[in-house]
Amino acid sequence: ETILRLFPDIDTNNEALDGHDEEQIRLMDEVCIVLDNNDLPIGKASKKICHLMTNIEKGLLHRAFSVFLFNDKNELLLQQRATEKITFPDLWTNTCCSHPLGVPSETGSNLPDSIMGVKRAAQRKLEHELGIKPEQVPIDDFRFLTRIHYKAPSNGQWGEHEIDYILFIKANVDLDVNPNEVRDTKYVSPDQLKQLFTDPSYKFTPWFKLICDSMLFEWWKHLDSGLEKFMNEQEIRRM
Ligand code: DMA
Ligand code: MN
Repeated sequence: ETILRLFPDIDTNNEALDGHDEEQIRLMDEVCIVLDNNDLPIGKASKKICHLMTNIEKGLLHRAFSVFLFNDKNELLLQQRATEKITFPDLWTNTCCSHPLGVPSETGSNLPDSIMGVKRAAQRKLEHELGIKPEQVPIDDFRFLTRIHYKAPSNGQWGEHEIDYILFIKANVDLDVNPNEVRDTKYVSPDQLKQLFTDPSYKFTPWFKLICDSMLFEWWKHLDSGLEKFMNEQEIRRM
């Protein structure tokens, strides 16, 4: 209701979902946290409303997170998104991405409360997408780096406009992949990832490319020592 006051001509386009996977359509009813430009929650709206380009073009912005999970060899776990995904299907990306839900345990209006909310959401989605048990990714092992504000069109009427919390975690995990979410997975070293960028058969998500082109390799170098100086950045990086 707040959202309709703030965005009175919001688009709830129902045909947009026609022909898509039933489970992914159901997930479009999840409730995302709508933000002002400074990451303050100003309301809630469905995942569907938040990802329609018509609404994004009116300024609708929501909260998200991106997990980068590394094993004990410091290899990064990548995933290829399932063909069933409504946004950015089949693209390769970081370990796990999603949205904290508009519920008290995952919201938090400001740093650092909002960081606790996204860590809980990250633990929930690592299990949902990749079958990783929460015990293997304890909340306190996630390290918050920074927030990235970006906008990117997907296909047709869909896209992203988010403030994305970047989380690192080092953990050896057992995978039990959910095929409705994830088509493939792969661990890579920094050199192997750079090699994949030159391979035309690998296509990547826009947010993953932005993070790789800016800070990822520098952060990765400091995974075992000196990451602290990159952590808990207060400023939002606008990309
Ligand atoms: C959304 O990811 C979050 C980012 C950072 C793009 P997603 O489309 O994978 O979300 P979900 O898994 O909830 O569909
Ligand atoms: Mn999103």
